[in-house]
Amino acid sequence: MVVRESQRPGTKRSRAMEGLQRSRTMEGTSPRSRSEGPPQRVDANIALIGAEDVGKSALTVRFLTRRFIGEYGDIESIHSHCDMIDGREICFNIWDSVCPQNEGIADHNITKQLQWADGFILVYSICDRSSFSVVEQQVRRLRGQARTRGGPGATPPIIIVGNKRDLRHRRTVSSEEGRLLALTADCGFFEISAAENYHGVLLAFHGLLELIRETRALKKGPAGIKGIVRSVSAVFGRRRNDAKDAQD
Ligand SMILES: Nc1nc2c(ncn2[C@@H]2O[C@H](COP(=O)(O)OP(=O)(O)OP(=O)(O)O)[C@@H](O)[C@H]2O)c(=O)[nH]1
Ligand SMILES: [Mg+2]
Repeated sequence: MVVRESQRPGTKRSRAMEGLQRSRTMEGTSPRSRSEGPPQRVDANIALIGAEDVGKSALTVRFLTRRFIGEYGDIESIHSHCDMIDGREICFNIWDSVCPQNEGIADHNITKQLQWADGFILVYSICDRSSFSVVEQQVRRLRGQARTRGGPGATPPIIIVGNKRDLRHRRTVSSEEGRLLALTADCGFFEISAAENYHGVLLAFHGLLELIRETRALKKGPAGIKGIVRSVSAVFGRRRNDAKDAQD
């Protein structure tokens, strides 16, 4: 069971308990944008995963409310939040997960998250080395499962976040290690503090949104070209037939 929360600018926050659903609309774009044209609404499903107590909920709440409230409990939830970015309505659906108790559950969760998410934020705490190892495993798990399901390049974009930067005097994971992991695993990387400021959190979410949009554009690419070729052939085919009819 996952708590689902919706928040739109200018509306009251509603809260409902329901089972986990695939809330992504076709190709991440709502029916309104397909039928009515601009302004388009874009949906981005983002899953936050990582070890216990690394700040997944703190990052989510900071992004949604700009606030750091300190204690968050351990409820798994999906929050929806819409914003206008570059003249487009962007709806973030954020799955704030809890750390799985064992390997079997971890595998099962990743399968569900891969079905749902357009992108992942993998969080560790810079003062907790074991949480960094969890992120290393999660990258491997995500890449492995995605490859089995959809071939190479099938993993949604991933951003690795080293959180709790304000506690750098207690650091056990260097920035270089974080950056190197991201580089070798082809992920984005941010080292931030949910406690200290909003800006870094915003950059991480928006960085992932950019990657999601690039991935969608790439997926659309060949189909788009095929579509153009098809319509060009239709037009030229029709012209040839018209010319033939005229001669007959
Ligand atoms: N100093 C500091 N503390 C943080 C930061 N982010 C989160 N915390 C604290 O770390 C603890 C855990 O934060 P949560 O956001 O609940 O972590 P979580 O990953 O959601 O934990 P689970 O849901 O239990 O897996 C809380 O006491 C937070 O106040 C940060 O950037 N700096
Ligand atoms: Mg949490």
